[in-house]
Amino acid sequence: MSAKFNQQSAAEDAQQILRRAGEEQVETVWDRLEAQKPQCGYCSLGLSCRNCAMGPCRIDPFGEGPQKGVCGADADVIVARNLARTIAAGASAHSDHGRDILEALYHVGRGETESYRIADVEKLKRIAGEYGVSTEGKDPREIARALSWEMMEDFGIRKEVLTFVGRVPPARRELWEKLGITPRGIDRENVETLHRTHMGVDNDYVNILLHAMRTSLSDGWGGSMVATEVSDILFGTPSPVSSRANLGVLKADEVNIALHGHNPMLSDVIVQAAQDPELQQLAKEKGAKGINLVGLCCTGNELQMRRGIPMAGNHLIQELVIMTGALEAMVVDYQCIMPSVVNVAKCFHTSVISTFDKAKFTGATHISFDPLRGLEIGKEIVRKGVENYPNRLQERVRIPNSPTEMMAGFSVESIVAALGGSPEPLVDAIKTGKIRGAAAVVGCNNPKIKHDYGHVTLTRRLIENDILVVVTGCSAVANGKAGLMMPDAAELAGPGLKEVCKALGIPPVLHMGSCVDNTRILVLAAALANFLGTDIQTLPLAGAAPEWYSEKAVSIGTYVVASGIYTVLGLQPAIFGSPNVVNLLASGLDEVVGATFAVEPDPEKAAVLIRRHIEKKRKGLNLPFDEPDRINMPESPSA
Ligand code: NFS
Ligand code: SF4
Repeated sequence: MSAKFNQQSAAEDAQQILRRAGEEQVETVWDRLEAQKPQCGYCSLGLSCRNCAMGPCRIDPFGEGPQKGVCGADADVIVARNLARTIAAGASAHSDHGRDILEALYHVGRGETESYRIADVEKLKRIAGEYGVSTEGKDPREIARALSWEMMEDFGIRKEVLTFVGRVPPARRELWEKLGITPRGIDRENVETLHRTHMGVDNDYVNILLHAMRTSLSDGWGGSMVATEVSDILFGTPSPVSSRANLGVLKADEVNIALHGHNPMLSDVIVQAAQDPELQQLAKEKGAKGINLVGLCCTGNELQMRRGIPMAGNHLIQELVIMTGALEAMVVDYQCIMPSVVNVAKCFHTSVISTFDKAKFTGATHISFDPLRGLEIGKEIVRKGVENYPNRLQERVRIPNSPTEMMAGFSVESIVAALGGSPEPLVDAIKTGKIRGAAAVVGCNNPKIKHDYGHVTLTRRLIENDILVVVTGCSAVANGKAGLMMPDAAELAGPGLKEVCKALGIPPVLHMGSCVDNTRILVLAAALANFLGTDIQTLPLAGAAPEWYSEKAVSIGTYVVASGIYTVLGLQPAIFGSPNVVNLLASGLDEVVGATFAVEPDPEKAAVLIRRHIEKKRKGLNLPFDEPDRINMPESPSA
């Protein structure tokens, strides 16, 4: 196998298809990254601005050229404004997704759709309680209507604090209040970021960044949290389920349909539609044995968490899955869908079907999704896939390896249930030191980092060090494929974590869902802190996004840090043009919100940073600890 494929991806299924891409000269994301090199140095440092027509402007990082934009903005202001806009774009993406799901709940409440129902009445009532919506003597539909109406207020300007902030430990709420970063309306914080970053509004980099944190909190404790909680109400709260992952989940003798994107509203009705006897019969008539649905990216995670639907792959697999030659349809909703999938599909028989009017793709077939007619549209989409089966050239089919078994479905509710109903056993294991602490390894793939290598290497090192790992998004897929998400992977963990996992029958790496489900991690962290009567920042916890690429990931990283959790990024954000901004985020924030960012591309070294941080927090809590400074960096292989 050519060394090139080994450098591009650590995953065997990806390497096999990348070889085909090379042979048949199908362009991939890796080729386009090469073609873009060298990428713009000003933009990489965050030093370019095109916020107005007196520009575009750039600041010379070597101090020789201009140090101010035409308006007079310096490096600090330009970098901070750019970062704030990135965070607002990410927060808006999550929150608009949350709003779409919330509208579906509203339609259910009003009895306007038969495609959805209340799957978790108990959770509906619990959240209605948090919103002060009375449930006495009301049927679920009435509660859903009243609750969704109340939740819509979280998007507006009538509140001074988002309802889910009630879940945050009191000490942190006070801190946010003091800093003036308590999130109010979800849309409001995002719009205010766009306002403040307009030329001539907020010209103080610290002030800009504080509001950027507030904006990210409106995502974490707002838009994303609404998306997660309402999805649980409508589609069910996940519980442990076995599933499979990698490109081997495609079937040579069935109609394969991949569901790609983020919003489970459409994919959920497609799961129902694929079971329709008439469509099953049609598949047989077309010569297929059945209809095989597979997931990609976070829509895939949503389906895997709740229905055990097999996972074809994460972000960098989206082009490769088409190149198996075995995919009849790629159904996309929104976010993280490369426009290039339409071009790759032209080399094969795959039809790309776009579904949301806010996310059209030139060259794709558009079937407009409407939650009021969900199931009917789902059937139309599945029918398109089935009818495409005879166009498949079986001699072109190349489905790599066999799938890996993995478990999913670890919502906070199911983790607490696995612990016997209270976080106490987990807290005890942390207190004695059997488990040193917990880390969330989350986020995307990025072709600048060997595909899946960052996620899997970091996760392995952490569990070897007795650190429990929770995963979401593309990290969950990488680790599932690597075999780390089955109970027998406890053998790969350190002795303490291994013992705890075996006693509970759980894997050492827990799948907590899609990227909006990072809010499950916030809820778990807050529950642990509340249980101990402390603030999140004192706990031995950490976050990491070893292969991040998206604006959403920047918003997530920021709300995690603003919630008090140290976070290590595998790629540099575009801030290094301002030493002041870098210093604030990498150290100054510790005094502000009790947590900081670090950047470390080498996952071996990132694991050491996290272990040191966790021991430091253990020391702070008077728990048995290893001296953080004595935990050493591994030798760099080149040294
Ligand atoms: Ni998260 Fe999910 Fe993956 Fe990154 Fe994209 S799919 S929302 S953004 S790339 S983890
Ligand atoms: Fe240039 Fe200032 Fe306009 Fe940005 S806002 S493009 S720095 S003049």
